[in-house]
Amino acid sequence: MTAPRIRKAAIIGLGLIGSSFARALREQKLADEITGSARSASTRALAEEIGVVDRAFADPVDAVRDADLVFLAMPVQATEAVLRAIQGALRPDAILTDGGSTKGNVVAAARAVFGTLPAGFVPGHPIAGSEQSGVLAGRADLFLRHKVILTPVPESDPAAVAGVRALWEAMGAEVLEMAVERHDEVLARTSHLPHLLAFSLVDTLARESTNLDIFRYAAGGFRDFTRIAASDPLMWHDIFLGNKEAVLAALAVYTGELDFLRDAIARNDSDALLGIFTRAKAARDHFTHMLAGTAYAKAMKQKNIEYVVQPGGKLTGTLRVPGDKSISHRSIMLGSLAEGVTEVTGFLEGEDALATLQAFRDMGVVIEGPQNGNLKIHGVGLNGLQPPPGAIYCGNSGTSMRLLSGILAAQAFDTVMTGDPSLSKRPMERVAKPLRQMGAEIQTTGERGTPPVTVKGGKVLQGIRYDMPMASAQVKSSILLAGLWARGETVVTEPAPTRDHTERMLRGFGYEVKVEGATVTVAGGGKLTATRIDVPADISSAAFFMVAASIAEGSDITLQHVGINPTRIGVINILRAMGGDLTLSNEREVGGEPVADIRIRSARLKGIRIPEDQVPLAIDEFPSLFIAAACAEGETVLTGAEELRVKESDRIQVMADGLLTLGVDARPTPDGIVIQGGPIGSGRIASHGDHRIAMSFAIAALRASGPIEIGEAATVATSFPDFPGLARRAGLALAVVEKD
Ligand code: SPQ
Repeated sequence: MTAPRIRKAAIIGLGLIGSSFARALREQKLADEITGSARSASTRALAEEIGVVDRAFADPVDAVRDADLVFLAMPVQATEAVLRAIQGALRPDAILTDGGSTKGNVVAAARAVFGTLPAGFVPGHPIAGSEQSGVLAGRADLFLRHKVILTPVPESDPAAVAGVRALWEAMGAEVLEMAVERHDEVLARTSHLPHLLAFSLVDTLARESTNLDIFRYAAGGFRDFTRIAASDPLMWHDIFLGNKEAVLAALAVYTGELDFLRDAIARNDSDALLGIFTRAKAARDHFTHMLAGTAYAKAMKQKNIEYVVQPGGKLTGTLRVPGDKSISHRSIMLGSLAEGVTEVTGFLEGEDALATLQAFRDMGVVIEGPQNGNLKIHGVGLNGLQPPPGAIYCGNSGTSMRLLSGILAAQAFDTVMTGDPSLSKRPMERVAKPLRQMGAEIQTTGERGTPPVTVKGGKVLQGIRYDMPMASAQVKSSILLAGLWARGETVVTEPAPTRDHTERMLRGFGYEVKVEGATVTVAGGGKLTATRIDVPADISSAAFFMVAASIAEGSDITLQHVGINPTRIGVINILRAMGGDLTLSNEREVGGEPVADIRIRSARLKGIRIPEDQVPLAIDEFPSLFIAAACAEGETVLTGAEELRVKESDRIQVMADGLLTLGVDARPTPDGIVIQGGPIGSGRIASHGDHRIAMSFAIAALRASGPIEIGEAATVATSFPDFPGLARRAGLALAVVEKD
């Protein structure tokens, strides 16, 4: 909706908020005439002199006469008196709104005056301000990119609400709606409590006899924490009295936490202190990223990032791709459930693994880091997890949700797991079904059994024998993890070998795991003992550079410390079968996982029929292997890979669509694809927010005839946070474009 045309706007109170509102109205040409009212004669004179208002009056009645918009911007305690005064002069169809920081008392004051509230009454609160006050402090851009919360009452006319919303939006604000009570609770915690603490700390220190010294030596911490103690005292006096109930409730919670912190210091309780500080740091970092709109979980994916990759280039040099995603997830899970402190190096700081990390922090586990891939996990033992404060958000990560399902099924408390739009479409019954057979109570959503997943706590699990209908490491791991708490033995048989990181890592934590052919057995009732984990570089991330170096003529690249677990090396086997030139050196074992350096030189690839036994061993690498197939001579045929259709996207269809866009003959089949190698054109690819699709088409540009643009590439941060940087260093001409 476009903002309503205001003939006359009246602003009561010409301080920071009122005068900024007037300036913004003027700058955006939203009102023909602006009147104002202020108690102080000098404010009125200044407001007229600098043109904030056309006319300023001492009596608000004179200001509001004939106005079609009235904005209350005086201290909230004055609301009732002002409304009583202007009641008779208000036009019946006027929009009446305000900028008060508390809403319950503003609405109560209006009810006391009007009885039934006028239809034009739309309470609001711009979350913008400054420690400066007064008419001169106002700025036309004060509300730009700030939030404004509207709290319509039942009597508010929807047209008036829409009009107020449109006005704020025209001033550049982002408008939200909330119930009055909710607004006051939220603000009590996020704004009023911090102001109270800042006022109180500064006052406490100022009254101490040594205050001069204290202020002389006060450093950045004091300055940062207490900046808001310079805010307008009268305004804050009114806010605390106006929002008394919610402020007292927030203060009660906070003083309880402060007492706990004091006691933790008194009893030298390092775990308690680290727990509070690491959780707080993570939350604050998350908030910083949200504000900057740059990274971390939800925030990153909401950004619209595109890749534009120029054609040509070759790859040279030595590089190490980030840590293995599957192993990183499992290091958090088992480290949290172990007894003692587990140290992890090489941890992947990608959004998927960070979602798992956050889940365990939410369940009370103290995790220090991550810092440059280093973590210290203070394990709580198999029975030490605490109920999370709300739903566990798994972001884009199937591994988090499916493996957590097994762990949560055995806990004493209820949980709900949610995910982003991509994860919300993925099947979860594949883990829910066997977990139910073990005695778990677990619910998926909708006919297709997708997230959210609800897990009821307090169930006793029983070991089962389970023949998996599909080759899935996530299903296997979920059942095995539940088996740690189950009575008796849990026996899982897989139709084809899948990644065995869970089994290897359980052993690393001292838990007995029997593997006989395709069957894995664990018995419940054991314990995990903390250990050290060195996460190898992720072969799934390395795969993009393996394919890239193979297809780009003149390339010679070495990838260091890559995990070459036999259940993951399908990409090496398939590329070699296509004629790829890959050599492994420096083979060694770190923490139960084999690693090697891999040198890749460009080669003339040829199309092949991919052996089905390689499919589970290369399951995540097919998007990049399809690019290799497009660059190969002849036909490549993939079968037995229907699982690709239920990944972050339908990877068969989405890759086929992208290849066709680039002029490559790619024919999807129900369980695979047929690709004829040939020239690659240029074009715009929809990645459907699938990280591996985005990275695959980025490397396709090495052989393209023109630039390739790839949409929705922000999710690359889920598995490979610095892909663009590393790709550029290796030789790709990749630019990241941020869209609004
Ligand atoms: O975690 P998520 O979203 O399922 O990630 C993917 C990926 O491409 O990064 C799958 F889309 O990897 C899975 C993999 O495909 C990770 C994984 C694991 O760590 O156990 C196992 C595989 O999934 P599945 O369904 O075959 O068990």
